Amino acid sequence: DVRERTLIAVKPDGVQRRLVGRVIQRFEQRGFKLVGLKMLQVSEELLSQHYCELRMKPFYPSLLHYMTSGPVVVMVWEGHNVVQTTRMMVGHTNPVEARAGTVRGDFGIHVSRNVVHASDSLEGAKREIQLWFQGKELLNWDSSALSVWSYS
Ligand code: YYY
Ligand code: MG
Repeated sequence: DVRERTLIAVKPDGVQRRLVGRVIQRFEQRGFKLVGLKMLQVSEELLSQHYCELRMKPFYPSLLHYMTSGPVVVMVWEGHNVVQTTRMMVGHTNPVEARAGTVRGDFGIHVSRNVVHASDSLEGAKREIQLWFQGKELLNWDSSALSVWSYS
């Protein structure tokens, strides 16, 4: 499905380390389509919903503290197999195990500062996109490069 969508976020450490542009560039270069983008200081309320499956984990309190420590840049990307492909491009949760060439493999320092979030399944992506974005914040667009001969 070419209309498949996923949620990607540059976490506070990624924003603070000026990595937003390089993260975006990777998904653009791969041919995915950016259909939503915003920067925000996340509330604990939103994060507790976002990470609801992790609430019993020992690292959960520090995860919430870190994710609310500064602004994040959150995006929706669209394309064929975008969920699986972007997960692969983001790399293993723990940077020590992430391959070079992945975002976490190239920029990650520690599992608790791993630069980016990416939805891990179709259902997860749907849930997260609804949580982070209002419908009107997501834009449909097509490339005018394909209709260059009809420029007026
Ligand atoms: O989807 P992904 O981000 O790769 O990992 P999750 O298992 O969903 O965990 C979410 C988030 O929690 C992870 O990106 C960093 C943090 N975390 C941690 O701080 N320490 C761990 N041992 C595991 C995860
Ligand atoms: Mg996850």
